[in-house]
Amino acid sequence: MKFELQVTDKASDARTGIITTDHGQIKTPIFMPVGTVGSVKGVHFEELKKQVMAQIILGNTYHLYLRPGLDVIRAAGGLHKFNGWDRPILTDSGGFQVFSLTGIRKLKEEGCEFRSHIDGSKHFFTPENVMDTERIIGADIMMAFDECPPGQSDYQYAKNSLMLTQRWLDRCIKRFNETEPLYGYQQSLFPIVQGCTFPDLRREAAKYIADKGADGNAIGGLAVGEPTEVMYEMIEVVNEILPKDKPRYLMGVGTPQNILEAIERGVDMFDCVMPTRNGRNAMLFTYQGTMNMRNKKWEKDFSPVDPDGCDIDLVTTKAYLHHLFKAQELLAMQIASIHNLSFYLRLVTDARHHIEQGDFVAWKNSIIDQLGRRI
Ligand code: PRF
Repeated sequence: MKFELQVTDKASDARTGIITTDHGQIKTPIFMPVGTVGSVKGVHFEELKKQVMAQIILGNTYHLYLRPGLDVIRAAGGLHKFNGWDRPILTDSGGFQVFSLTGIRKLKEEGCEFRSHIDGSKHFFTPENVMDTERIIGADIMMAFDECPPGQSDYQYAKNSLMLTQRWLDRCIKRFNETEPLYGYQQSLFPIVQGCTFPDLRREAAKYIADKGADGNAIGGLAVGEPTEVMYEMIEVVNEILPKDKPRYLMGVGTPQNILEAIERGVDMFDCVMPTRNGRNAMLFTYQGTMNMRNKKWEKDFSPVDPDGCDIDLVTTKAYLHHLFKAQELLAMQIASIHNLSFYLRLVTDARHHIEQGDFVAWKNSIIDQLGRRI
């Protein structure tokens, strides 16, 4: 994998770049739709390419390991061959998914024991077997196995957890270096900075990771209940230390406003379930603000869902989408998911253009309040 920095903003830490993988290029800043089980919920890959303009999607090690299972993915020749998505894929390590299974998991030095959310069966993830699993899934970018501690963790918990994540990182790197890709194309490993809301732990973690010389680096453990301002502060602290010539990925973030604020602070890659999850709940994101499509106010509004949006936005009226949600039609969720994802991709593409033009901060300041409005 190669990362070329293109334009660095003079007024902020925002930048543009190009990541080149064996499955194609990714222009940053980028938003990556979440395809937990190998599918982006409600959105066919044809639409993901032609309407959403997605350049890379996410998969989850935890889910794919449990179902369909590694024997199936291996037999298919990897996830790209299995699901038919021929552009880049990034897999999260399970570090986050397993730790949200509070009550049905046990954390040890060796790894993490957990019960399947599907059938209650017992499993054990270690840094080594997660690397092996991510090799089998065959994503272009593999995430290290980390612990994502709860947002309100105290200092001692955060510190112990970070030390464990760092020992796990060394084990991940060792296993990664001892193994080869299985399907003839390259894979990269991204370490993850943890450290909760404590600047000194975040700095220590960022230094530790910067020294590893990975192809890219991630910031985890944020957007887990801390105030937004604290999240921004942690991003600043970490990005001061993470290498500038490698892509930086902020995991699981966030709202359109969060994404712009993080781009301003030097983040290049994002993923979040919000566009699809909120879309299934009838909430649409637009540059003018958010809309609840169940609201009666749309009943006779025959204007397009989003006049600046993708083709599907242009041919769908607000009244029709409102009707589809009221009638509980599956198509309602599909249209809303496609709209929201295409909006998120447009947002990062517009951010890229404004960084290139040299007016990113002014542009961001002019739209940020609007984005959070309810219309
Ligand atoms: N670690 C991993 N995946 C994640 C996170 C993390 O901390 C987050 C936190 N926002 C989302 N996804 N491995």
